[in-house]
Amino acid sequence: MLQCSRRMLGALMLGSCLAALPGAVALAQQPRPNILFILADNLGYGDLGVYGGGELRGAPTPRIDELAAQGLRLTQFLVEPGCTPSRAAFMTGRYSIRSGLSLVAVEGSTTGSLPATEITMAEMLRDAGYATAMFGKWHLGSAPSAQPQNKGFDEYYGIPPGVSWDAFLAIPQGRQTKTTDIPLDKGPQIVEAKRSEPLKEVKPYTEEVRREIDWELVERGIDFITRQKALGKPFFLYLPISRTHFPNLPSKRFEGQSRIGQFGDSLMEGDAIVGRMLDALKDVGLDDNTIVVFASDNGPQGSVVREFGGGMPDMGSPGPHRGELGDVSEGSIRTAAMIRWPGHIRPRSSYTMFSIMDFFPTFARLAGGKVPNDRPIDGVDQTDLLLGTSDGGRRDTLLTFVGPDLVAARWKQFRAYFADVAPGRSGWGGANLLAGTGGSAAPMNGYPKIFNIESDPREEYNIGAKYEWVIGPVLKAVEEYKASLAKHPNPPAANLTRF
Ligand SMILES: [Ca+2]
Repeated sequence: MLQCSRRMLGALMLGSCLAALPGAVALAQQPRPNILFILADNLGYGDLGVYGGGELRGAPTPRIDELAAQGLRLTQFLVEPGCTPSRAAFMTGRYSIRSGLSLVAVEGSTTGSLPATEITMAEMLRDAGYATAMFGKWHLGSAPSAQPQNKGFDEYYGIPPGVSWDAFLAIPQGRQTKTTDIPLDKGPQIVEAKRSEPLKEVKPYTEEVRREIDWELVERGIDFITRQKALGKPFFLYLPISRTHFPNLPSKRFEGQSRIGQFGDSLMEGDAIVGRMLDALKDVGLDDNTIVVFASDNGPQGSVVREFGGGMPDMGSPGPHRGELGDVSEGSIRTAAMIRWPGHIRPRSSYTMFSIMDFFPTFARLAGGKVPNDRPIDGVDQTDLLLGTSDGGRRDTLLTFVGPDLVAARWKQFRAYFADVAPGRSGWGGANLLAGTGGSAAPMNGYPKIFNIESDPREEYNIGAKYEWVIGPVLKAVEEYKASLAKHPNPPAANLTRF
């Protein structure tokens, strides 16, 4: 590569340089890949069979396990600690705080919408000639300029763009508590829109719809890929499905299928939904040149939704780690992810750090799209990892924000905390203090806490005093981020607690 760099005298030479790499040769000979991205919701690192859950937890996941065996399974896939932050980071290739979305969006609050100035992955891929569709949950704000059909998607169908899967609960809860009585047609509505059109309401989003919604999304996805196949156009299909977001109400067909109540039923249903989509991809004849990603947006939702499970916890497992949606512990930000591309990605697992932001530059490279050069991009191009030309990966740091605060950072296997997000460290399960979105944070006593995730995955032993040399590289990552703010300041941060 060094020799190559010296010869990079112009675009032509750069082209011949890249062509010298085996992966680039393979890329040049192939039509551009389709991209099918299935994003699970609140699925923990320990929930799938291939990650040590599945059958072991009373809810087998054979179809997703099979997908993992056919592709690259990431064991350090890193996200942001909540639906909105992770999805903002995914769509923009940037930390969510750069778009003001570093808290889970709450309708009727000031948590905000994706700014019109942000460039989404869908816009990048559409500009590169891709057909784009999103069926499911957006959760990046309800402002018209932030809606999917105005941010790069040719087609959108799903729950309202500013809310999450539990939004239907407001009507029965309002009636139960005799506080509000909202008629169904004034509550959340299933919506759809084609590119640049105003949203059209389809039907009320009710409990019955919630149980079946993923099958609707998949059927629309199948229709979309079938049409693109006929047109011969590459596509980006983004399917942010509901499983396993609370309340995990399964369809009637999956009720009671698992041994752990509705969470397991929902997990098994999610597995079948993924299987249905993969079968369709094969039937249409597109599975060879389609990159399929299955990933989760954040760790399990934990203690705050335990009681929704009808006698069993309605929550997933962070595997060996501690943490849940909303806090910044490893279990909140490390989730499951796998990437399949037959003939290009050699089936294996990789311990390389890979952020959800890395998909933006990686897909741009594979699809011939442009990464914006007028703003900081926090994602890194991981094409070489995917194609097997390097197993080292290109990431060894990750920052984690909550609201306006930089709360923690990863550097290699170490995690540093700049605030104490679970005072008393009573931990996940059996806790006296709520964790996750119900948690609290206390200021530090002047020094960050440092944990070694590999030797101490539950983050119980602060080794900051013994490993103080770790603080240097951690702070270097922080300084680099801070330096980027001088030219590109963040918009006002999402905020629900400071007035
Ligand atoms: Ca989520």
